[in-house]
Amino acid sequence: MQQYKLFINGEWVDSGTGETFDDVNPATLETIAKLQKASVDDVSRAVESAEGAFDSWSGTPAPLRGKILFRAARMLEERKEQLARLMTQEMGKILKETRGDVQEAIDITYYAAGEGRRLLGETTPSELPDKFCMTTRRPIGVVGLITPWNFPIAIPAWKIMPALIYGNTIVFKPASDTPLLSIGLVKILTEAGLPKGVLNLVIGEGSIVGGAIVNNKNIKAISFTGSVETGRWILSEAGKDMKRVSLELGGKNPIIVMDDADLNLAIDGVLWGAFGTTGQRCTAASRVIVHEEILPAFQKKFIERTKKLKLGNGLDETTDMGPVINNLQLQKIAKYVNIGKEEGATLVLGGRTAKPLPGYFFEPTIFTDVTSDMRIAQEEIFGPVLSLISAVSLDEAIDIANSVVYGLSSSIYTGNIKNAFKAIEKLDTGITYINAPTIGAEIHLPFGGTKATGNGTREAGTTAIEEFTEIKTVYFDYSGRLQKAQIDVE
Ligand code: UN1
Repeated sequence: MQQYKLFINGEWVDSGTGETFDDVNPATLETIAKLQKASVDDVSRAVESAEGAFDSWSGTPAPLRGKILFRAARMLEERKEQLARLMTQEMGKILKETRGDVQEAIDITYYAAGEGRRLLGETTPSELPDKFCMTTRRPIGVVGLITPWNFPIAIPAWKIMPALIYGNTIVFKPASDTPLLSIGLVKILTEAGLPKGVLNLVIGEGSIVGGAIVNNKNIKAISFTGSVETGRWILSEAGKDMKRVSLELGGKNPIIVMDDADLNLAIDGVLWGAFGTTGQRCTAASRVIVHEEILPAFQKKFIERTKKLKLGNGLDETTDMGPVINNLQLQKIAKYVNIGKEEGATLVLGGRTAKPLPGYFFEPTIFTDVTSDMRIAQEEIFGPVLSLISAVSLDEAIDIANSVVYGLSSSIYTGNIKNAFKAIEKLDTGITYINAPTIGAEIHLPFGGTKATGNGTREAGTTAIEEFTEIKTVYFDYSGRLQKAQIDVE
């Protein structure tokens, strides 16, 4: 059995305690690797190493940092298939999707590499003569990155690549369910020429390793994707040290299907949005709000299509839906199905675990007669469970869509431009799709949400610079005399 280590100060090392844990394939329940479990001391060593590397890395011209990222992007491309297959074995989603996950990492790596020759500041006139005003961007310092298992390489890359191009050094903790892709990514960056200490990898329990990262005073910023509960804890802890925090938390993403929608297009979209990645995306569609006029037709066709989905091993190209990540998630999904039944919703499809293989499979599940106050319509389930909700008008559909604590992604299917623009204006989410499902964000646009989905930040694309830089405002007075702003101005 292959054993993997932590990566600190440019070396693969055992953890301080020597403890290990198993990495299990959720489809077959085979153990695929053993990993070292980091301790609080390992995190301290990783932070010291990142601090040691900071001066040199932040002093390296950004275009040269970009060169390393360009090399890494090309290596990711070369290893795309191999990484995708490993990802399917480690987290279960089907090959088509794991290839997409690696592609998302490739895209952000190229994008961030190019940013090395932008990194734009602003210039603006001064109110005084012979004085020049501008802003420049500086790195924050050592940043702590904590990532989830559902996008095992895309989300780490969304955080690592911008953090690197802007000159920060990193302590990175991936989810314990999917460490192998993070190891693959760290290896690529190292081979591409990333100097030692710039990127440190600590793998282990969230409460211990994640906690030690959040509480380390020398870490200046935290970027976290995961649960609301953990996000709230991070925000309050990090607040004590004035750390910058960016959070990408849950979603309860709605798709509105209007009576003027292309029904077949909507059905394709809802199927992909709800059951792609076995429903385990922050952006997954878990509520479909259908105009009452077309609800019967939608429901009938949608159930027929869902019945055809094939569960199995994601490595088999004919599989539509893989397992869920672990037993805990499986139990959580089953619990929510019971809650839905007790609340009076009608279970029209699925609702049970399945055994195409020994792993953690759950049938694609559809509830109807769901009202928006039910827990299954309010709480994030993170599995293949979809609630169908009826609405009499667009206004009512929007009210239902906005009635949850989350605000990540939303979507509307309509043939009417007025409806589309009203939805863009009124849906209280960070992302809105028109005639496309709630999933499928592209890396060069801001990603994130409103309300309990985060703390107002957006990652990736044009907004990553806000996550990983400090602004320096510069006033350059070349008049050779004392000029007083606000006072020497007539
Ligand atoms: C997530 O679910 O945490 O838009 C990220 C999407 C993907 C990213 C999802 N590109 O669904």
